[in-house]
Amino acid sequence: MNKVVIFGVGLIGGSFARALKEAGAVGTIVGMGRSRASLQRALELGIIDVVGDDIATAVKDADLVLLAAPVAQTGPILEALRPHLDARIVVTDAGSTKSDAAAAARVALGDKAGRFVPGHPIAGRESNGPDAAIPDLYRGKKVVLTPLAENDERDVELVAAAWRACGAIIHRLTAEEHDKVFAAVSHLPHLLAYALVDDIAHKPHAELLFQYAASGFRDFTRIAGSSPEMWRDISLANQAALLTELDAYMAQLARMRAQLAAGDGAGLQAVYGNAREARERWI
Ligand code: TYR
Repeated sequence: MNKVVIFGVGLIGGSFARALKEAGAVGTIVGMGRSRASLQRALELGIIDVVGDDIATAVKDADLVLLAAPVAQTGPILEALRPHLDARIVVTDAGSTKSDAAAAARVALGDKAGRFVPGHPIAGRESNGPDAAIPDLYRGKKVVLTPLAENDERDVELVAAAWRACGAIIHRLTAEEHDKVFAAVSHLPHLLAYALVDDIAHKPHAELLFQYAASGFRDFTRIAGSSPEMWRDISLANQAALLTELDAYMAQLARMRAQLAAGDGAGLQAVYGNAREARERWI
């Protein structure tokens, strides 16, 4: 690829840029985004070659555009891109929710919706911003593509090839399948971690409590150290599937509360044992 444009040069967009550069898979990388300071920092770090000014110049002759901003911005960015998308430019994203991205593409791009190939790299960590970007973030990690019926297979292949150049392994799901799966294994766990850490932080003597945090609670605080704006957007974008998972989880908690109140050690041990077995089998 001669030219790649990245909206959002933080952990996800910046790591994509670094990986493509290291693989020799790209000529010029143009950074776009809301934060002038982040773009400047990405330039200093050599993550991007150019800070984009106006959108028309930025995307002119681009091969690929990656959206790596919080998911509520997908619609507005696609709308701004629409007049500048010629028949060649492929747009993809790295958002954690996919039904909303497909819907946003159809609204914002209309008859050009097929230019947008939705994607989701299953990689990341709790730190964000250009300083957190590393070239091997995607090595050996899955990237789930959820192509639209309108997509041209060659464009899907171009996006897949870009991620493979970063060391990733491509999977394909429908947007609906994707959003159900990730509500269960990613969005709910993040909501739970935020809930628990917030709850403990509001207790009297919170500081003392945090001082005694051993590894179990510490693992929850790592997840709760993720970007609040990013997780606000994900929660709302996948609201229906997340509510379903949350209801199931609350029923599980109610069952366990009853076991605890009744002193039902065998019941509790069965839940703990089943969970441990699942980890040993699948993780
Ligand atoms: N936050 C996750 C972690 O730290 C990484 C992650 C986040 C992966 C969002 C995917 C995703 O959509 O382990």
